[in-house]
Amino acid sequence: MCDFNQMFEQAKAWAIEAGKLSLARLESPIQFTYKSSPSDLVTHVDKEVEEFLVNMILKHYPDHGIVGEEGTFERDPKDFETLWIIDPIDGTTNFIHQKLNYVISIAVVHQEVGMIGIIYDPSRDELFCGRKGEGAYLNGQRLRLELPVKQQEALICTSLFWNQRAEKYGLEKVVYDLPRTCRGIRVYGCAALEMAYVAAGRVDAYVSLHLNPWDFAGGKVILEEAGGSVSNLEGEELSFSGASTVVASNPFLYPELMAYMKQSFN
Ligand code: 2AM
Ligand code: CA
Repeated sequence: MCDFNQMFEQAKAWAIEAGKLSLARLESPIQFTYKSSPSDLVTHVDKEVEEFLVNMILKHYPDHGIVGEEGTFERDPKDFETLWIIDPIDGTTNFIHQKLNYVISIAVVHQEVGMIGIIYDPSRDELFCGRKGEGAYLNGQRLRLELPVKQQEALICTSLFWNQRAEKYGLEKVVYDLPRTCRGIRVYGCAALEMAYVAAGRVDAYVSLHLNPWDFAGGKVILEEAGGSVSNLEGEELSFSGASTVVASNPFLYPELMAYMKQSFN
C-alpha cells in the first residue's frame, strides 16, 4: 500500500532541504558544463541535488522508480508502478546567471496518475504543493483559481529558447503573435515556477513549445488542484512519459486560449 500522505510530507521536507543545499552552494563559484548545446547547461549543484533526492527516495521507497533530469537513477521507468519525477534545479541558466528564479520540482506519479506535486523556490522561500483530491497550497495558504479572466486582460508566460520542436511549431507565433492578443508576456526561464505562478494567480497562463516531464510534472498536479487546466497544444492530456508542448492556464481563460492556439498553430 502507498501512503501518499507520508510521501507528501517527506517530499516537501526533502524539497526544502534540497533548496537550502542549493543556496549554500551559491556562496561559492558555480561550475557548469554544456549538455546538448551552449544554452543547455548543467552544474555540479544540479547533480548533487539530484543525488540527494534519489538517495532519500530510495532509502524510504526502494521499490519506486525515479525519472530525473540528470539521469542519476538508470533503470527503465516502465518497470515501476510508482514513479518520482524530479528536476533538481529547474531554471539552471537562471541559477548560474541570476541566483534566483530557479526551483526544485518533485512529482509522484502512481499508475500514470499525478498524485503529488511540489515546487520549492529557495530564494523566496516559497513552497507550492498539491495532492490529488486534496487541494493546492502556497506556504500553507490554499490556492483556488476562482476569478474569470479574458485573454485580452491576461498576463501570459512563455519560454523562449530555440530547438527543433520550437522551430517546427513556429517560435515567432509566441514571440510576435501572442503578445497582440493579451495584456503582456512574461518570461521567467523556469517552467515549473511559471506553472506554480499560474496556480497562484500571479500570471494567467503559461505556454511552452517544448518541455520534458520533469519540467511540468509537479506543476501539473499543483495547477490542477488549484482548479487550473493543463494540456498539450492539441488539447490532449499531458503524458508523463515524454516531451511535449504545454498549455497551463486559469480555467476560465483556457477555452479562449486553446481556441486561439489551435487556430494560430494550425
Ligand atoms: P531547465 O532549466 O531545467 O533546463 C525555460 O528555459 C524552461 O524550459 C526551463 O524550465 C528549462 O528547464 C526548460 N527547457 C526545456 N528544454 C529546454 C531547452 N532546450 N533549452 C532551454 N530550456 C529548456
Ligand atoms: Ca528543467
